[in-house]
Amino acid sequence: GHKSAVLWFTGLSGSGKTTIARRLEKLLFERGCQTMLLDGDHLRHGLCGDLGFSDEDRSENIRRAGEVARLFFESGHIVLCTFISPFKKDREAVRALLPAGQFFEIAVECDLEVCKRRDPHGLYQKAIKGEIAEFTGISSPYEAPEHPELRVETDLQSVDDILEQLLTVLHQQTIF
Ligand code: GGZ
Repeated sequence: GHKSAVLWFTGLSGSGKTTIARRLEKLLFERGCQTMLLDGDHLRHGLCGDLGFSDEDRSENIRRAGEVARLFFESGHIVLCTFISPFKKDREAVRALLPAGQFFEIAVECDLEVCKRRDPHGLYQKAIKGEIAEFTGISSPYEAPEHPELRVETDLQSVDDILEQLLTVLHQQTIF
C-alpha cells in the first residue's frame, strides 16, 4: 500500500510538466500505486471547457483542478497535476485543501528561451506574433514558487535524473 498524495507541477508551457508527470505515473503504476494524472490541456476540453486564459479564468481553472485533485486524494490516489498555475495565491489555495506532508509543489523550471525553442504546439510563435493574447511568459505573468517542496530544471537535468529526485522526495515523506 501507499499513502495518498498530490504532486502539483507548476511551470511555463513547454517546461516539461506533462512529460515528467507521464513518466512518473508509469513508474508508480509499475510499483502498484493508484495514480491519477490531471492535465491542463485535458481538463480544458471538458470540466473547464468554459474557461479561457484571463487571470480570473485561470484562477477558476486551478480552483476546480484542486477540488478534483482533493477527491482523488481522498480516495487514496497519488494525484499528479500539471497546470501552468501561474498565480501564487491559487496554488496556495490548493495547498490549503490538503494535509502538509502529502502536498508537493514541484517547480518545473526551464529558461523561457528554451521553452520558446521547444514550442511543441507552435503556441509561442503565435503568441509572439500577437495571434494569441495573454500567453504565459509573453503577455501574461508567471509567478514562480518561492518555497516549493522540489525544484527541477528541465533544461539542465535529464528526465531520469528528475524522476529519481521525485522518488526520493516521495520516499522521504513515506508516501510509498
Ligand atoms: C498559456 C495556453 C494559452 C495561453 C493555450 N497561455 O503547453 P500546452 O499549451 O499544451 O498547455 C498549455 C495549456 C495551459 O493550460 P493550463 O490549464 O495549464 O493553464 S493555467 O494553469 O494557466 O490555467 C498551452 C495551452 O493551454 N494554452 N492558450 N494564453 N497556455
